[in-house]
Amino acid sequence: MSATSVSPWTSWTHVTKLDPDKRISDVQLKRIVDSGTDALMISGTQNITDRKVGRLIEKLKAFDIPKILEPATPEAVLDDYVDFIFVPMVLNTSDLQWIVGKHKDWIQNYAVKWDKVYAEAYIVLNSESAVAQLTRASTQLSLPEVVAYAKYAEKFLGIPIVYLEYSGKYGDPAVVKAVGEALTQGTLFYGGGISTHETALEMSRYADVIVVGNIIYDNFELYLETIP
Ligand code: 1GP
Repeated sequence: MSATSVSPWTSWTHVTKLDPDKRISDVQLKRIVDSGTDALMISGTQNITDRKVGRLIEKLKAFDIPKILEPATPEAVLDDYVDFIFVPMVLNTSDLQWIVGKHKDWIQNYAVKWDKVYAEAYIVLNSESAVAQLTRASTQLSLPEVVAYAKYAEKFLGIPIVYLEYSGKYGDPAVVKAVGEALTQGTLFYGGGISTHETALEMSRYADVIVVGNIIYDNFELYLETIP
């Protein structure tokens, strides 16, 4: 897959999020790649080291499917053998390091492969998730506030991907629907708590792309049912 093709995620519907901190067998990886999921995202918040990220990327090398690295910190950016680097900016935090600080450090201190890099505007909505706690996100938002953040990402920042992140918890379909209706150009990713065919279907109605993570490790057969 060429990273130069224009915004291929606009035609995706399902992304599989792999956690470098968790074990997955080669047989399972092959089944994931053959399942019809559109891309693999290498991402995690807790205990992520460059070694673990490197080990997972190495395992994925053999598979012909779009691969995205979503780095948690600049140290864990290993850009060989991935097609895209999706860099989160957390909009609903007052801790600037998650909006500009780590990004500035990365650009300043590393050789960034710009042709692979795209920004994601994260709106973090599950207060109990590791990502919410790490980034000290203000998750208690009204629906108009969430919609305003999404429009801000699209209209002010021109960010191509808005990511509603409920990591570990099934979110509110009404919020996803409202954000989906508010965006005119950005692609809406939804992630969090998708663990059945029904929940996958419901969120797919409102988001352009659903992202499925934990259920891969909790119940692999149910994971397979989330694929359209
Ligand atoms: C996590 O949005 C993803 O970053 C997916 O969430 O692990 O709850 O499926 P789950």
